[in-house]
Amino acid sequence: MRCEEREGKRFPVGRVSRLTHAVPPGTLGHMPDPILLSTWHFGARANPVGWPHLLRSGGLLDALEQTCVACELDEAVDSVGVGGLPDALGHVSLDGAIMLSPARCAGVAHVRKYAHPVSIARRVMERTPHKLLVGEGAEMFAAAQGFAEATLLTDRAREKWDAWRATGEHLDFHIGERDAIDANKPGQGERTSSEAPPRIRTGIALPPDPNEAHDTIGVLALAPDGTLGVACSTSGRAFKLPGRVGDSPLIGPGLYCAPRIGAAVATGTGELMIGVCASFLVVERMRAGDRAIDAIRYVLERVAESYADDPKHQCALIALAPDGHYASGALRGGFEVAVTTAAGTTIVPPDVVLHR
Ligand code: SD4
Repeated sequence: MRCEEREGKRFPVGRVSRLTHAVPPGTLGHMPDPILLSTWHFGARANPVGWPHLLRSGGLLDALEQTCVACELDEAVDSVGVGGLPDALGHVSLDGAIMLSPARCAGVAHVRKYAHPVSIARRVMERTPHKLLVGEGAEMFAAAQGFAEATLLTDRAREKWDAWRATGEHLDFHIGERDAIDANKPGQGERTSSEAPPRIRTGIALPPDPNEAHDTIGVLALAPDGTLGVACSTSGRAFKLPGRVGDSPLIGPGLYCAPRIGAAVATGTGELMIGVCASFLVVERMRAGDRAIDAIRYVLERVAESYADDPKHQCALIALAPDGHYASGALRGGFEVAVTTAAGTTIVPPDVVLHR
C-alpha cells in the first residue's frame, strides 16, 4: 500500500488521511469509510481476517471478534491467546472483552481452558444480563455454550517461563511507589501528603522492555453504517502473580465505546489504566469536545502524573470517532497501530509519545 512521509511519520495514502484529521467523506454515501484499527504490529496479521466481516451488513461484532480470534490463534504472539506467556506458576490465563455501548458489552477474566475470551465475552453480552464473568464461572459458561477446550501453553511459552524462573530475579513490581505505604510497619501509618513514603519491593520479575511483557490486541472498528465497536484480548502480564487481572476485561479501563461519541482501547501495564479508568476517560474527553488526539494526550498526562515513572511500564491508547477521525498515543516508544481501510493494511507509529 502507498504511504507518504510527513513529519517523520508514515501515513497511508488513500481514503484515510492524517491520523488526527478526518477520513475524506463520502466514498460510501454519507457515511465515513469503514476502518479497522488494532494495537501493535501483529495487528497487521489479524486485521485482514476481520476486515471482510466489517464490510458485511451487521458484521461489526464478527469483525471485532474474528480479528481477536486470529491473534489468539497466532502462536507467534506470546501475549494473546494460545502461546501467551503464563503466570508465575506456569498457568496461562486469558482476559478479553467486547463493547458496542454501555448496554451491549461484557468481559471475561482468568480463563484457563479456552482460547477465545472475546468469543466467550460476546456470548456473555448476548445471552446473559451480566457484564463480567471470571475464572471457573466463565469456564462453566463457556462449556455450557459449547466452546471447545484448548491447551494454551505452548512449548515456546513454557521455555520462556523456564528461562524466567531460572533467573530467580524479583524486580520491583509495584506501580506508583508514591502511594506505597506498608501500614503494618510501625511509624509508617501516618505521614503528611508532602512526605515521600518509603519504597517497597514486592512481587515478580518483569522484562525491562516495557513492550515485552504485555501486549494486548485491542481492536476498534467503524462499520459502513457508522456504528462503532471495540474489543480486546490478552494473556496479561508475563509471569504475573496468579490471580492477577489487568485492564483488558474491564469495561472502562481497558476499553470503552459510547455510540455517537467515540471508542477507545488500551494496551500496556493494566494497573496504570485501571487507576485512571483510561479508555473511559478518553471517550469522556471526546464527549466534552476533545479531538481524539487531545483526549489521548490528556489521559497519558493523567497517567504520568498519577504514577511514578518506571521505564518498565507502558500505556498506549487508540481512539476512534464516529466520523472516522482516529488517533493513538503512548507513554513511551515502541507502540504501533495496524490500520486497515479499503486501501489495505499498514502499520503506523503513534501520534503522541509522552516520554521520548
Ligand atoms: C494487562 N493490558 O493485563 C493488559 C495486557 C497488556 O499490553 O499488558 N497489554 O495489563
